Amino acid sequence: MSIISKKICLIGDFGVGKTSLIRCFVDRQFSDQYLSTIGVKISRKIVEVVQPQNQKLRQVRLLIWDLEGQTKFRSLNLSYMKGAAGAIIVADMSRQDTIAQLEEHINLVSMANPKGVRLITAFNKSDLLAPETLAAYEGYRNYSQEINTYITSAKTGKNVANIFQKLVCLMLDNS
Ligand code: G3D
Ligand code: MG
Repeated sequence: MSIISKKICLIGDFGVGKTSLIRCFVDRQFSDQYLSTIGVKISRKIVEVVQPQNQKLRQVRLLIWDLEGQTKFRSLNLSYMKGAAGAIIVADMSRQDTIAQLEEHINLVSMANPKGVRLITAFNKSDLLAPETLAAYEGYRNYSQEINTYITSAKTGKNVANIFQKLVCLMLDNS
């Protein structure tokens, strides 16, 4: 079975949990990480999914890009996102301003990949909300008509594997 590689990016405001989500997903399996001088860390993980079109098992090598720290440079952000087949756009559920920023991140990654990029939004840190508050947040599952949205927690692991799995399925459907 041939393995295909796909670049994906984690995108979102500083502190929303991008690095934590990657750690939670990757650390359970062998991963080798590479930190470049501009502060991009690339983690690798092989994911197995059932291909939606023909129900066949498919292996995908994910190259998961994570930008260290915070950058205000739009050009650096654009070059970081270029060539991504998919992206997970992350917000912190306990910080409304990070949710308001989602659209800008979506526009930027779409601009960097004019031929198309598959997207997932993650409302992270759900463990910080009381159950009744979380229930009131359910509407965010329908954040967008076009984009699959998940409520996640890098702390408890809630939906962490699911966002990566779903993104892989979306990317395969595209190719
Ligand atoms: P970033 O990579 O998006 O900048 P980080 O964010 O992954 O570095 O996370 C920022 C802080 O939020 C970290 O705390 C991290 O532990 C915490 N965090 C990330 N995800 C979650 C989550 O789902 N739930 C909770 N409760 N905390 C989370 P510190 O204290 O190390 O700065
Ligand atoms: Mg980080």
